[in-house]
Amino acid sequence: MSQSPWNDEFFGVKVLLDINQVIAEIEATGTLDALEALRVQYLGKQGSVSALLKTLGGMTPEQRQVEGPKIHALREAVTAELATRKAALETAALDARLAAETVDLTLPAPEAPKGSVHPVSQVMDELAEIFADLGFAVATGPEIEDDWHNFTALNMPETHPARAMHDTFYFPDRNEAGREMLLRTHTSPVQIRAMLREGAPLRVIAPGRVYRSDSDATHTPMFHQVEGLVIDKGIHLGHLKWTLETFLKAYFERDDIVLRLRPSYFPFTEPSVEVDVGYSIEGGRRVVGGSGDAPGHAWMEVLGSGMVNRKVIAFGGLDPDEWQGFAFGIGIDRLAMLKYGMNDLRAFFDGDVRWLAHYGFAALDVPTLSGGVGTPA
Ligand code: 2U9
Repeated sequence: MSQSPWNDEFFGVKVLLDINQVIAEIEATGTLDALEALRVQYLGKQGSVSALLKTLGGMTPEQRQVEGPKIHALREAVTAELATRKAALETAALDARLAAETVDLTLPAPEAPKGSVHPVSQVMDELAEIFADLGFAVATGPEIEDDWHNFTALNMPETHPARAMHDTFYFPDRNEAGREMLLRTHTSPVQIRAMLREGAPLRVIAPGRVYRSDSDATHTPMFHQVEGLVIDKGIHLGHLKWTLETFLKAYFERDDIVLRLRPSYFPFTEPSVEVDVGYSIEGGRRVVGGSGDAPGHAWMEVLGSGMVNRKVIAFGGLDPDEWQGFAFGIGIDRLAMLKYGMNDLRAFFDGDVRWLAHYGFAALDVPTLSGGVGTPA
């Protein structure tokens, strides 16, 4: 392609194309951007080679036979030259990058991001550990319950006002047995199922999610409870008090926990007691320990409990003249807040990883009694 017939007016198109010049120009480009500009200049829609191609349309067949191969050869030569230069520029760019970038293989590898254990899960593990030491198994059950297991078997018949107090989320349809279906309002149905399934004697804790149609700064529609149930012969309030005291000492890792039992009412227990612990304020935080009557101290309610109502023992398929028991219920979220110092319940369920990074626990920091439950290493 040395000589060029297209340095002049050519079929109405002013062309200034010297193939050697074009090639020299392409070879001289120093950047991929400049090369792209040349490609557009020659081969683009408005490009000069494209303009030449268009002139073929205005030629006689004889002229086209002569000029056609030349114009196509020109286009191919320019295309090939652009490709060659592009490859050369890309190789040069890669070589420059390789020369500039170095990898120091002696540097420590970047740390992989680590998740953390949610405080609720951590406290559930701590509770399982503490109660396992006292001979309790962990029982679980469905979060979607029927009203018999959630209410009736717990001595809350259809008309019982406590049913209304529970602000229950109901499902629109009943189950095959015609029972109303709901999201469990407490974990108590788990213990009913455990009694029916396993009989007596029985020692279980039932930790898990529960639901109530309730939402403000201190109530979320879903929260966590742990309930405990002991069924055996000759069980009395003394067993209840010792068990709760032993549990709270282990959980708060303090020997000076003082309990105050106040009479109360729950349909499922008779008699019923509410349990307070003494605490003081240190550095703006509640610190559990000491008598609530001591100077600078006060009482705070932490859980509800009582001797299992005879009717509930019978609903669980056992003879209340033969078997007695005690039961208790605690809010896990509140228990976590008290021990680990969070002050807003809602943050527990926001799923904010920054909150978790602050309050979460290392995945391998499994609570053990010997290691001090919940004490990070
Ligand atoms: C069976 C028999 C008895 C469980 C009990 C409480 C008292 C109680 C509350 C504490 C704070 C719920 O999370 S909370 O809002 N619970 O006060 N729970 S006795 O009694 C039972 C359970 C199951 C078969």
